[in-house]
Amino acid sequence: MTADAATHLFRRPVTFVTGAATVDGIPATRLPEVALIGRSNVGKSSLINALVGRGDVARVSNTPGRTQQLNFFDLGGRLMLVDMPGYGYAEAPRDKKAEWSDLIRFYLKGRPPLRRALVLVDARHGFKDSDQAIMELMDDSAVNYQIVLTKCDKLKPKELEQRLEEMATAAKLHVAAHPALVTTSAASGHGLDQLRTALSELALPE
Ligand SMILES: Nc1nc2c(ncn2[C@@H]2O[C@H](COP(=O)(O)OP(=O)(O)O)[C@@H](O)[C@H]2O)c(=O)[nH]1
Ligand SMILES: [Mg+2]
Repeated sequence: MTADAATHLFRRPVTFVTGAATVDGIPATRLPEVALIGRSNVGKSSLINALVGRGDVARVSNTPGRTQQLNFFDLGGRLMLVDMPGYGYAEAPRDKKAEWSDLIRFYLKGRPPLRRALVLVDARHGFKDSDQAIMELMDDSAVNYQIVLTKCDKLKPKELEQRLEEMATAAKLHVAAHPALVTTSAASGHGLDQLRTALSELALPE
C-alpha cells in the first residue's frame, strides 16, 4: 500500500454508523475494524478528525452522553474506525465507570473484525497504570495493538526522543504490542501520514 493509496482512503466519505452504550448495541459488520482506545482527553476524537481531515467527524463522539459509548465510523465502506470510551477518568460515577470497563472488556475480548487497537498515550505523561491494565487485557486476549503517542507538539524534540525510548522499552514487556510506536500530533499533523499508511494496509481493497 502506497502513501497515495492511504491518502485516497482517508479522503473517502466518513459516516457515523452508531454508538453502542451496551453490549447489545455493538453492530454486526464485515468491515475490518480499528479501535482507538486511551484515557479520557488523550486525544482520540481529535486524532480521528485529523486522520480524515475533517473537524466535525468525531464531534459526535464528544457530544455529552456519547462520550461513554463505542462510536463506529465507516470510512469509505472499507474500514471501520471505533472511538472508544475513555478510561481512567477519576470523576466518573463509580457504577458508570464499571459499565464502561465491562463494555470495553467485552468488546476487546471477542470482536472478530477487530484487526488492531491503537492505544493512545499522551506523550507528556507516558504510560499510566490504566494503560498498562488495558494492554495486559489485550495481551491475554491476543488483540494486536499499536501504541500511538499523542500531543507530541507539546514536547521538545529531545524530550520526545527520551519518552519514546522509555515507552519502547516498556512496550517490549507486552506480547501483543506492535514493536513500532507512532508519534503523532493532531495539532501539527506530525505522524498522520505514517498512521494513515499503516491503517490503509488493514482496510478492504478498493
Ligand atoms: N496540543 C495538542 N492538543 C491536542 C491534541 N490532540 C488533542 N488535543 C486536545 O486535547 C483535548 C482532548 O482531546 P479529545 O480529542 O477530545 O480527547 P478524547 O477524550 O481522547 O477524545 C482537547 O482539548 C484537544 O484540543 C494534539 O495533538 N495537540
Ligand atoms: Mg472523545
